[in-house]
Amino acid sequence: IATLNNKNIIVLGAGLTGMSCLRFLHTHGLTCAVIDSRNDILDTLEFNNDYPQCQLYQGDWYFDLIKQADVILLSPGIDIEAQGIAKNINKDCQVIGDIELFCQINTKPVVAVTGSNGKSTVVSLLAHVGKALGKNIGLGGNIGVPVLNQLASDVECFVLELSSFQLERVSSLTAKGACVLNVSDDHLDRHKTLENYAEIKSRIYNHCETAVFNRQDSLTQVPSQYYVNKQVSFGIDTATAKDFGLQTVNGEYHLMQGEQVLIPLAKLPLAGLHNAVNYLAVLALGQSLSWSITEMLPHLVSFTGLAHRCQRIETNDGIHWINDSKATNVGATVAAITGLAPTLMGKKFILIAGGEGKGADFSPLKALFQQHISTLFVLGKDGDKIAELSDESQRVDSLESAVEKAKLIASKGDIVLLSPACASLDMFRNYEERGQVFVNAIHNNMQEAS
Ligand code: UMA
Ligand code: ADP
Repeated sequence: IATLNNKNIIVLGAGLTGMSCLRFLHTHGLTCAVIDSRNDILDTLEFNNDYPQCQLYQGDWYFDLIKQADVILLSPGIDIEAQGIAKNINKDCQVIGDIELFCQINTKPVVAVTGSNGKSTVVSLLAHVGKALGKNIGLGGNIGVPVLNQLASDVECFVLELSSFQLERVSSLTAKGACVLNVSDDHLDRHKTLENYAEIKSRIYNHCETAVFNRQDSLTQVPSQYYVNKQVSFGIDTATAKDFGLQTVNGEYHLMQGEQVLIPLAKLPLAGLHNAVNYLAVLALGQSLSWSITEMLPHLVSFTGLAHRCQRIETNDGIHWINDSKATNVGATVAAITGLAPTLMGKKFILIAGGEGKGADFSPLKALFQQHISTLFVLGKDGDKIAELSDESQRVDSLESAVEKAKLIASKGDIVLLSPACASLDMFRNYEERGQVFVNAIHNNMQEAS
């Protein structure tokens, strides 16, 4: 690999990405130094044993070493400006991410998906459909499996979930199908403005064969300076020509391609109009790989969704407890409230929200709170900012306490939704832990009551 041969390589970050880069380099007989600013991320003895040619530095950024690097393999979670790294990088040094390295090596077709919300759902569903069609699919990226770990496997095509942090360091992507699902406030603590964040996401389209965009979200459009072969749009409105849409036929919503009726929405297991958007994007992306629409349709039905995304918790109290812990930004919570509100039928809608707000503007929630939310429990670092938007808010200091209080006021048919509109890191290890704490609290509460 020309980029790496005879170069002084530094891997920044010893998390999932850093370790995948290290293993990749090791397999190709290349050496590197790995730096992580946190203490004791890795066991030094074990590292030296497994990678005797490489060096591990922990607990600091070791700027003197960074200054000497020819190539930096950067983990997406590291903000090189905020960490003071940028000004210590040699001007001839290449700073790339694992995705860029993957793109430089990979020869198989790639479909790439980004967006503020729905990425994991769309890539998982697309991979599910592909597998059901008998294809060997390599699913990776921000979904939690570093792409370099997937390279060795015998895949026919890659389905990649890409974050803005990853796209910031990509220039060699040439996707068969590329999609920005939607753009709403997220990660503005790092990207500063929505325009900048949208611009970074749009880089996914550059040199792609088919750009798949959301015609109802102008921030997902393809910048005119990018070379793109073909464009296909989706949206939950009437579609023309070969675009994908949603339309009422015989009193029922149906997925459509142009004037062709595809499948009734009611037949599909993922609820809410935001998931209709996801289904349409999947069909457009599958088509960019030349998969047949009619062959894909039956496999949409057999995908039951991912945990922590508007997931119902089984209980015997008749209350609809819903875990949407993956709602780590305002857009996801807007989608959850909007999607669930039509099912209320005059019942109470209790929301639990709050956490690390990442500098987001919470105001899009205000009207929805007023219209739909009967009680709002807030917690975490930015809980108070959310509480200000509702007259019905109460501060709690733990999820357990929120569940206990919600249980006292909820009755059969009511909804209690955890959809934080915030990241979890101020109180939990990750969104999965937050969702699990919520589910455990519900079950513990159930046991105490019986
Ligand atoms: N580190 C420091 N100092 C810092 C920040 C990080 O030393 O200031 C070190 C940490 O100690 C850690 C390493 O860097 O050892 C972590 O690197 P990382 O945060 O880039 O995380 P990885 O484990 O490499 O996981 C990353 C993605 N994480 C982020 O972008 C924050 C994972 O997405 C992704 O699944 C994985 O690569 C594989 O591609 C997670 C995520 O939260 C799910 N993504 C964000 C999101 O979805 O909103 C963008
Ligand atoms: P991502 O990988 O982009 O974070 P997920 O599929 O994990 O997306 O879903 C994250 C959150 O966004 C969940 O709360 C989910 O209910 C919500 N969501 C899923 N699809 C959409 C969509 N198309 N628009 C808005 N919100 C969505």
